[in-house]
Amino acid sequence: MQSEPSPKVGVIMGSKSDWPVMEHAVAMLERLGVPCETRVVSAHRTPDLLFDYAKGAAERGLQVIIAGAGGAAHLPGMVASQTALPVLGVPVESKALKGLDSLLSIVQMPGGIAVGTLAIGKAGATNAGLLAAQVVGLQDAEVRAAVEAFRAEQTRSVLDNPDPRPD
Ligand code: RP5
Repeated sequence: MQSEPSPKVGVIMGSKSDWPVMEHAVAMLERLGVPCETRVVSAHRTPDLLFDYAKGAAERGLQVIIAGAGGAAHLPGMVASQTALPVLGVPVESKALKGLDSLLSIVQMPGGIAVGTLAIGKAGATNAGLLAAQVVGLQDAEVRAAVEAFRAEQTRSVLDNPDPRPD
């Protein structure tokens, strides 16, 4: 029996309620053949787990961490404070402020601790998966080829369907 490849990207989120957004990051990683792991890690509800996860991530072989959170979205920044791995932050749409709160919480990092912040919601999660694959692809030719094929297919599909009216 073949064993599962070890995860190269960690996809974490502050709550189970973030999954409908964050699953788009996982879908992109799976499409591009990047092994990933998923886990709920809350900056506020499980701070000790956050520290353990971030501190151990590089040693476990992760190359990138994608962290999604909504509202007072401190997860990406706090993870970034505990690891030198690249951290991509996905602002999850909040009920009260539609994710503007999440975006500002994630993007306004102090100089010296970096979080690569993506767009609010599904597009941000999708692009976090894509960007993480691009980082992994720097050292993995198969993943790089998968990213290039995805981009070429996307371009072809737009060019093949120039009529904006519905079918
Ligand atoms: C954040 O609070 C989570 O990332 C989530 O987006 C938001 C609401 O969490 P729940 O109350 O739905 O668990 O920590």
